[in-house]
Amino acid sequence: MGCMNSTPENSDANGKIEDELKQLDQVRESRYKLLLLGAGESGKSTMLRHMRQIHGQPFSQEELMDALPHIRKNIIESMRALAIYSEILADEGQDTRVSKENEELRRKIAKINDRDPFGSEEYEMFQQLWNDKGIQRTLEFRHRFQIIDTAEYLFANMKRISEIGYIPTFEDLLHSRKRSTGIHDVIFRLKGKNNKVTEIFQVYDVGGQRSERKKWVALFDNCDAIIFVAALSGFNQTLWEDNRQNNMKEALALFQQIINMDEFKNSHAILFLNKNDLFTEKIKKFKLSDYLEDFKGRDYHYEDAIQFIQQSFASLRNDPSKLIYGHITCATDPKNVKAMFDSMRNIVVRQELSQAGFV
Ligand SMILES: Nc1nc2c(ncn2[C@@H]2O[C@H](COP(=O)(O)OP(=O)(O)O)[C@@H](O)[C@H]2O)c(=O)[nH]1
Ligand SMILES: [Mg+2]
Repeated sequence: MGCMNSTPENSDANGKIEDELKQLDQVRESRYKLLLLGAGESGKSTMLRHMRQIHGQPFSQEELMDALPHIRKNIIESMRALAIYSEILADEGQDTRVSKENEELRRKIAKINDRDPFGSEEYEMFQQLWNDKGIQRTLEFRHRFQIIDTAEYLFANMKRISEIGYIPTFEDLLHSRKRSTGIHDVIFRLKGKNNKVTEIFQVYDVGGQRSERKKWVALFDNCDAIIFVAALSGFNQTLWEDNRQNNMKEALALFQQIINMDEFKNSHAILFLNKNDLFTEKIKKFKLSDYLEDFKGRDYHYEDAIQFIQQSFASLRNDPSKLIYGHITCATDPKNVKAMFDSMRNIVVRQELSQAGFV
């Protein structure tokens, strides 16, 4: 600056350029890399989609349309699982058999292909079976087989979803399930007071199933934070890819590997214990001690269970001085996602300030 022969206009322009450069410099300083990690079905992709919808670029109609085949497939898979397990459980002596009038329909749906269309005819059949008490009782045993956690939402909306010209809403997208493969990232450009970008967050989402985990290593360098997501409601479920392994035990074992990695020595560790909505209902009906043998607290007791689960995760770090920021979350609840995003931002930015000697 200070160019002697500059006219007022171009001195203004210089000022502007300098401002922009300064801003760019700041942005460069405030770029953060965050990794979402955790077992399959814990809610990583749902969290990231929801954060994107609220704080980033909302989903376009085209992107919502991409979810359509998955949403319909989710409904078919769920109803088929209920049709199959209603009989298996009934043969074990449970009160899950469908009425005589619905038996033929049940058999038909038990054999349906998940690539079949889902239109008005299928909707009528599914609705009739869904109304059967035996099917509703089968759903109470959902921890015994694989069925999407949001099946009730999808069944409640299946008429609309079956219609010609149906366009998925963002809410539908949130309640759908598409197994993630590979690595996806979302960039958040966060603005400060004067509407200028002050921070850039790049958040990576990965596939959580065992076969996907070898791809994670490529992302491990220079992470500002790792966000580990575990499903609280998984305590009485088994894995999609291995029905002998308890879902929460898998999450604990995976967390132990991740939290003690040299690559993450200087990264912040955030633990999102997710699906609290499902957990709150589940813990009233199932004994935690039946699944996590070391639990000595009161069964059917929410606080005792949460405290035990949090401690189980925290006790896995080799370095007890490593801070783990824990949150109880529900990735389908917008208020909760806002709070999650804010706390994530605080944790990561505070770290940056403390390194620069500000706090
Ligand atoms: N009820 C409920 N469902 C959730 C929650 N988080 C995710 N889901 C559902 O759980 C399923 C798996 O979530 P997803 O984000 O694909 O898991 P990922 O494999 O970790 O990416 C989807 O059907 C989501 O709609 C939650 O907090 N509550
Ligand atoms: Mg995913």
